[in-house]
Amino acid sequence: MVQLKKNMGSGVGKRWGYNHNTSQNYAKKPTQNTHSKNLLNLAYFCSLMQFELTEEHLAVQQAARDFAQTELLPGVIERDEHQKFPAEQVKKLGELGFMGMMVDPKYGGSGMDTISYVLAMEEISKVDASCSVVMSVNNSLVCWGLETFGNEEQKQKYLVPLAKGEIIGAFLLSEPEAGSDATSQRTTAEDKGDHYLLNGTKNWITNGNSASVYLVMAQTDAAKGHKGINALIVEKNSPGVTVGKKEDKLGIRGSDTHSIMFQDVKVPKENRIGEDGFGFKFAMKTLTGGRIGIAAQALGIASGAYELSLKYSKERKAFGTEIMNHQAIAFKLADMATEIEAARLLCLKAAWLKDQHLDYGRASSMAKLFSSETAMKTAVEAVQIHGGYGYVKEYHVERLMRDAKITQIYEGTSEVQRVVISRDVLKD
Ligand code: COS
Repeated sequence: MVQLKKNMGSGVGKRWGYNHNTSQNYAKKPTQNTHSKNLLNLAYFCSLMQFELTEEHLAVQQAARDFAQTELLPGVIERDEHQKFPAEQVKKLGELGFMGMMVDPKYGGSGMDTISYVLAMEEISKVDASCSVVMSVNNSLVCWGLETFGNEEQKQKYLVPLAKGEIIGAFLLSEPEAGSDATSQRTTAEDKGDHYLLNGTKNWITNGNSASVYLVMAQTDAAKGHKGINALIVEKNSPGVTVGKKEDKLGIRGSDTHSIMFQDVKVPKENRIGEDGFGFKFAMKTLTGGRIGIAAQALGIASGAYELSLKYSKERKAFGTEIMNHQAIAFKLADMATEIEAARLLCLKAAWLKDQHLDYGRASSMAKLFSSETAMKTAVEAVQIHGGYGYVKEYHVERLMRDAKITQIYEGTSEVQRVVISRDVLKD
């Protein structure tokens, strides 16, 4: 198994993608907010548009594909059935560098770009979305949040082991009464001078029990509304932290989803991320990147379901011929392939914008919205193509269909993505 490292390959490889590494060779990088620079921006983007992946990207994609086939596929059905957390597999992902893919190597990460992350997420999710959500939360919510907004001490203490995959993290925003309406935080972080006193309950927390480090959003000053929310690093083994029951879920059953209760938990002031009151912006900015990860997860579920359907259609015979020869099936495959390609382009565009340090809010929501809708639609059609076999566990597509549903819900429902997109397009 190949271990990830920066510059795994060089030059441009086969297939499509964006060769962002060569961007400096073409045109001056655009400035975002100057209207009069539009032509320059256009020239810049035209010069960059290349539908090829670099050799480095291809190597990452292949490494993730190999891992998924050799380490995840065996046992995936059993883990789903028994709701078994993929602990061994996550440990190996960490050793290979997949748990802190975009983190600077000086903090224990692999130093890769977001495009590599999307490619890896797609491959892992084709086979095991329960495992890929662990990877996604650790990479794009926890590690990215800490690397971007944490201070040096926080990075040394928490980011390094998280990026190396020695420990895993969780992101605690949702509450029993604050899911989409994320500003309505009821969890409180009372300012006690040198520490905060944390009280409240968080719900539906991915990695809830397996994480050692929690990033917790809590209200310090209710009078200030969302500007009174803080983001705190909380160690799971702190006195007063209780892990609630594991949720019995429709899909991603191998992942570890819990409610977490805090009762008079003392959190040192030095564990606050950013300035006082930065917590809500921290959560929003972090989720904006996280949504690219979930979009890529949805893309993987869709492409996994499609690949299985294509294979099955070439093998299964009905009415004297392989079912792929029936237009009813062939047209389904055509629609699946088209929508998956569109989802992939949206995911890569969002990743590319992020790598270029351009505004990627609209793109990340579009990628998440379209990819998750595509995942659901594709997985339902995959079950239909498989007929009776699709309805039993052995053929994998029923699991992919159950797994697909959550991608329309977590890290912002499809409705929330439409809120974000519509607010942005209305500014045009
Ligand atoms: N980046 C930076 N800042 C952001 C932001 C973003 N992506 N989105 C919002 N903000 C800021 C706003 O600029 C505003 O700050 P100011 O008052 O200083 O201008 C503040 O956050 C509040 O934003 P807004 O008024 O838009 O909040 P709303 O209550 O209208 O909520 C939505 C906006 C619905 C988009 C937000 O609450 C959301 O994303 N909800 C879903 C949360 C989610 O994904 N939950 C799943 C949890 S993880 S499984």
